[in-house]
Amino acid sequence: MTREAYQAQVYLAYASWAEVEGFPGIAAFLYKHMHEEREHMFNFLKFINGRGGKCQIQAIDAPSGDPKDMNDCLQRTLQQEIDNSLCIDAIVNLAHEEKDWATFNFAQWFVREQIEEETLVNNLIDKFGLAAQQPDHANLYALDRDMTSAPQEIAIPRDEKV
Ligand code: OFO
Repeated sequence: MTREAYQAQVYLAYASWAEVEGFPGIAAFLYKHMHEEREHMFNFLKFINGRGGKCQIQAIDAPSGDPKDMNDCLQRTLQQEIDNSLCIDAIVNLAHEEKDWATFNFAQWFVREQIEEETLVNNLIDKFGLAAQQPDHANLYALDRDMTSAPQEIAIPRDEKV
C-alpha cells in the first residue's frame, strides 16, 4: 500500500516537473496517473481492512530528484512501473506459497494493471522518441497537446482481437 502511495508521489513530482518544463499535456497525463496510483493505494487499504487486518499508514519516501530531460523522465517512469511489477509479483508469490487464494485473486488485478501500465509508458517513450527526432520539434508540440486527452487505459495482449 505504501509502495502505491510512493508511485503516486513520483507521478506527482514528474508531472510538476513537466509542467514547469513546458510540457502541459504530458504533465496532465502524469497528474491523472497520480490519481490512479492513489486509487491503487486505497484498493490495498480497503482489501487489508476488509479482510480483518489493519493498515498501517506510513511515511512516503521522497522521489529521487528531477529528471534531466523528458526522455529521462519517461525512462524513470518506466523503471518505476517495472519495480512496482516486481513488488506485485512478490505478493502473488507469497499468496501462492501461503495458499491465501483471496489475496492471490486480489493481486491478479494488479498483475494485469502492471502489464497495462508498462505498455502505456513504453508507447509514450516510442512516441516521444519519434517526435523528438524532428528538427523543428513541431511533432513534439503535437504530441504534448494530444497527451492532454490521452487515455490512461490500454488493451493488453490477452484482450486483442484480430
Ligand atoms: Fe502502476 O502502480 Fe499501481 O499498481
